[in-house]
Amino acid sequence: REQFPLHQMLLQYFPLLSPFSKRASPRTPLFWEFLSLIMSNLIPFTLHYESRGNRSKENLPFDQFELKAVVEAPEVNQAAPTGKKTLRQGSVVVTGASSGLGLATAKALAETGKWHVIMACRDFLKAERAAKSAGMAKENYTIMHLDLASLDSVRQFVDNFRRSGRPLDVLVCNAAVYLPTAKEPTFTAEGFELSVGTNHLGHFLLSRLLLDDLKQSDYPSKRLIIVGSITGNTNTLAGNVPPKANLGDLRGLAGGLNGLNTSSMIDGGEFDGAKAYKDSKVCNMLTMQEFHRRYHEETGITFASLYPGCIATTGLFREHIPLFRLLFPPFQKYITKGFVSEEESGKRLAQVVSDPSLTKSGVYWSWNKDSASFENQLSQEASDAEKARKVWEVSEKLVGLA
Ligand code: LMG
Ligand code: NDP
Ligand code: PMR
Repeated sequence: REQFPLHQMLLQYFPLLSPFSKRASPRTPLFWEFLSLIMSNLIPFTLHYESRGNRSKENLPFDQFELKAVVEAPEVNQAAPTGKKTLRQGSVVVTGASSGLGLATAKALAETGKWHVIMACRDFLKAERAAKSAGMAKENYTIMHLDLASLDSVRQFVDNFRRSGRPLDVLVCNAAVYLPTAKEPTFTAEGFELSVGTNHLGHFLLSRLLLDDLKQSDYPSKRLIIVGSITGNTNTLAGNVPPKANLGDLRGLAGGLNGLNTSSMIDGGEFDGAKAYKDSKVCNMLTMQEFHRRYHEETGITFASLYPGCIATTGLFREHIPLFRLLFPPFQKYITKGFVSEEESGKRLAQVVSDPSLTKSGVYWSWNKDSASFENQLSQEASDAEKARKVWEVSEKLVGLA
């Protein structure tokens, strides 16, 4: 597994392609999506050589977009703009704003002049340098220390934030770690496996504590946003690249993910860093929906999640092998065409923070090829209300809220 064996990868998908397969019907939506991915890369390539005299793109009989439309057909579902004018600058907390998506979002929001961004980061100096080199004006941001891998740090951050006297209008849970090459688990200060501990449990405590502050805000549109991902959703091709997300019966989570008397994985299985990350993203998307069910009506807060696109150049892949870091961006750009720049992804998340048309709660936003937002479908597991409630209740115990 650690060597990324090619034969293992191919075996995974050959059954899908074989007409004699008993394992998977060749007519599943995934089969068509996989086929369309291959065809969309082969057809333009072939046509290019068959029609050298006529290079006009319009003459191609079909392209990837048409093929994709057959399998995806996303439902565009946008709420009507509220048209409310904001009187004061909004105040938004963004976790992990020292690089990648978080930094690009902070920059996009600060540039409008309508937002003051509280950059909640574990490395103060790195965040300061990042904000400066992004050209953010001093009056539009504040850096505050937050290490999500320590629940004490989360509580301290909340205290410090309250002491600053700023209102909380929007909270963005963005920070994450991805440890695909780790052979053994590592742990947070409280002894939770690091990826789920940081990406899910740290944010779970943070957002539960800050819910009161959001409630108190008088801002016209208050929002709590938790960044999700396509790779946690097994209703997509990307979500079927092994290892797949699966929370099982939550026995590992219930035991505290400590790797001692219990597994370090939510489902109780062997440690796998890539799976732990995808599991943590499922928890993020379930938590957003559980928040929506419990608090939207009562508080009017908008709860949302999103897949910002594949930002293949960020620090998220810092632990991956160099060959992966080299091939991943061109693979996403030219083969899957799911690539987005950090700047574009930042604009997308900034939309979810402040666009008056994205006020619908309980939604998982995605963007199509023309960068238009649409309400996307989550996988069965990532939209399982019963599982969401269990994740909520178990997490509550682990972070000391119940
Ligand atoms: C998991 O394996 C481990 O199981 C897990 O434990 C953990 O370690 C995790 O990431 C960490 O990895 C991942 C494994 C699963 O993927 C790999 O082994 C790494 C592959 C590297 C992926 C990036 C490059 C992909 C190369 C394909 C195309 C080459 C192009 C190079 C790019 C340059 C472009 C100019 O992966 C899988 O299981 C996937 C199985 C699918 C295999 C089938 C491959 C199909 C590729 C789809 C593209 C179709 C287009 C083909 C047409 C091309 C024509 C030009
Ligand atoms: P980056 O690694 O660039 O950014 C992650 C941020 O999280 C960094 O600022 C990092 O801080 C911070 N962070 C990590 N651990 C902690 C911690 N313990 N306490 C506080 N902050 C921490 O990755 P991305 O920008 O790509 O990821 C941002 C979000 O986007 C994640 O939620 C990820 O799951 C999601 N996402 C990313 C995709 C992609 O293709 N890149 C696709 C789909 C979703 P530091 O700078 O100090 O390391
Ligand atoms: Mg994936 C078909 C579209 C597609 C998309 C949108 C992504 C997004 N990926 C796609 C397809 C494939 N990927 C295919 C066909 C393969 C096999 C070659 C593949 C492989 C792959 C690997 C090994 N992809 C990956 C990895 C990672 O290590 C990344 C990961 O899983 O991180 C958890 C990853 C990703 N692919 C994506 C996205 C968005 C990621 C990473 C980021 C994330 O989910 O946060």
